[in-house]
Amino acid sequence: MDAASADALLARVRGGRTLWVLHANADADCVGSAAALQRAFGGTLGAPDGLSREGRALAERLGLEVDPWPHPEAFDVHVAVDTSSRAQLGRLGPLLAAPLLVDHHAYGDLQAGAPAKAWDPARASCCEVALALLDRAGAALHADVAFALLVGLLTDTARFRHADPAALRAAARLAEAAGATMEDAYAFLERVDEEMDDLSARKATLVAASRAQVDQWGPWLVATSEVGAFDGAAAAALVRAGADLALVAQEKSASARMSLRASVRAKEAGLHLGEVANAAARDVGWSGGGHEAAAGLQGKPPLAPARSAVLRLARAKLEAA
Ligand SMILES: [Mn+2]
Repeated sequence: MDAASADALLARVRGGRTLWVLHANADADCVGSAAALQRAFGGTLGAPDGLSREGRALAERLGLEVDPWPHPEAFDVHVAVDTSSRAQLGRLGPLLAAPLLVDHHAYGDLQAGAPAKAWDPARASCCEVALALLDRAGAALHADVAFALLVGLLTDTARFRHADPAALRAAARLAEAAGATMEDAYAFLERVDEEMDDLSARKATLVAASRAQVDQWGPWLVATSEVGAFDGAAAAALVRAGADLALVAQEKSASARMSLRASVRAKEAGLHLGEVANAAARDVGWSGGGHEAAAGLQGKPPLAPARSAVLRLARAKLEAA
């Protein structure tokens, strides 16, 4: 982070009415950062193109007021948060001449024109940049804001997968300041995930699991099942539940389809489901394809020959691994 530019930004937000602009479909990293900045420096939060579910849940938890129709002319300073490109500013994009930035994205079209910025592309989350800015300003870190920053850091690091030691240190500090456990932060995100899941998709997943036939090929577990809908979600859930390969089919009177999912282990052993789906479909006059760990095929009933072809090809591949 360029210290002089960050200080210039601090001077601007302290000296005028500030509009903190959230990017379209603002996520937890954006909302957490903006919440911390607003608490420390005042101003208004504007989200011209809405919040994501995680972003909204965080805003509700903190009791944030977010203006969906902000009027930029009512403010002296515009700061884009967690946003690197004008397109991400949605409706406000064309109306903001040269917004200041608090961001961590490496590439974008807003950086060059920003009169001042707190910008650190080495940080995996914008929440770390916001925290550094609060530190620089000597601003207090309130418990609810610390929790929001922690949640934003967690989501943008893919729950610590992309966290470097600096991010882990920041997380430790935030957890302490929030008076929260990591369990609290994960539980918050899991609740949002649960609410996101469609009831019928969850039902299809449970039905697929209860009907599944489980086979073992040496070290590999293979689950085969059938549902009336949501075959893709159900196959993915069977892999999460422990299958190395899941085939979930859906058969109607005029058409049938099958979703295939593989575990990371099976993929690393060389199984390519897109290839398998494509070859199996060709064998039985269906069409099919996809990626290494997720693929599908569809065609006219009956289903059984297609399923046998998939199982034969996948088995040959896994047994050769
Ligand atoms: Mn971000």
